[in-house]
Amino acid sequence: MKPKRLLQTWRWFGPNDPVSLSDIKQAGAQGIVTALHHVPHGEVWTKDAINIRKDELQAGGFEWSVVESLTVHENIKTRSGNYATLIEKYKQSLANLAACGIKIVTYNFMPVNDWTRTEINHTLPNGSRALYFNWSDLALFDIHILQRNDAHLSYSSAIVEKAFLKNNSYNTTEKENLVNTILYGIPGEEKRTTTGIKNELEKYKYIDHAALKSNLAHFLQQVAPVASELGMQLAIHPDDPPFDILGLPRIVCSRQDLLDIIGFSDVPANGICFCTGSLGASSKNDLPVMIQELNTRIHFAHLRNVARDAEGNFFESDHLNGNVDMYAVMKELSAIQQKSEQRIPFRPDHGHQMLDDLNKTTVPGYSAIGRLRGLAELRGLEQGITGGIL
Ligand code: DNO
Repeated sequence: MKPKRLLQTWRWFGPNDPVSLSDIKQAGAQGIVTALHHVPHGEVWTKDAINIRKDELQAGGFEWSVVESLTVHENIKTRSGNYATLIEKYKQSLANLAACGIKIVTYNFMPVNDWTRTEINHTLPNGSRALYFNWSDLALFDIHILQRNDAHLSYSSAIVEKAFLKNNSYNTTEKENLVNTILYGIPGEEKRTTTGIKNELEKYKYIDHAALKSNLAHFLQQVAPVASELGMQLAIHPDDPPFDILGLPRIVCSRQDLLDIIGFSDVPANGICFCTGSLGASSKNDLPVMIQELNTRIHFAHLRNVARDAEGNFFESDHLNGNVDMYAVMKELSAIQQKSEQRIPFRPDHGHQMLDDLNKTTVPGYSAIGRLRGLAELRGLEQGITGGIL
């Protein structure tokens, strides 16, 4: 029997993405991951707006395989203000997506900031560029720029000392770059500012891990049964990186977190976006074992690698080379795929800025050639594991 294969997808940020749908065709991707980035967080995604995007994709020869992300509004995460109305709107967006035939929806529950890095142009020995996360740079921002109360208590004394020295040695441009990188966010979505972040942090003053988890449980108990009824699959993205940052609780970081989450609403729709780069940034996570345990609750995968150092800093390494054993990850994912009727989508998550892309303006992590390389390697890895003709 012919082995079943994962669905090879590619993230596209919409018509303004410097990487076109025809580029993506040439890279060999089979489906698209995208979102309506122009719709403000919390607003309903109408069928009209969804269909416009769907048509754009169809014109390029693609289906809309996965939504990434249908963002969860901060008021839902903090369970404050109009959160109940926002949850109803979320359900409405799900229903509209399902009516348009789009069934897999990624989201995250990271408080205030989505993915966080301290450098987007980290030059590797071969001249390509990668995204990088460094604790003392984050501490510099937190303690000296944001000046969050008691921020120094969140770091070891060695990191506090390094941050102090860097604060004295970095020039204004270097500091501005650091702020812009930490607050980068998602292309086409609302830009954050240092003052904005300070106000947002205030809202989490009394929200600890347990409270945030209970807010997520409440959200899922409302939304997951609806998604199930609609025949949809939700996929929560892990916290990136999987640690508390800026004094905020982060609750999607570990094996136990993910098992707790799928238990919050025991319906098949309540699942995971298994992001190997996010989870792999913590040395405590044994990824292949986690994949076995989460099994068919893995609805989507982001395949990316990281290289960590002793201090916990990491850069995004080649897809097949780093702290994540990508062979073991692919083997486990492929085993789940053999049992599933539906193809499980994955995408090469991020890629190095390399070759011609070094001279282009690209979205950090989302230039074409690095991802093309990643996709090619991952597809070859999968074929090596399953055998058979593609
Ligand atoms: C970064 C991405 C994340 C991800 C969201 C999902 O490159 O992996 O921004 O899309 O967190 O909700």
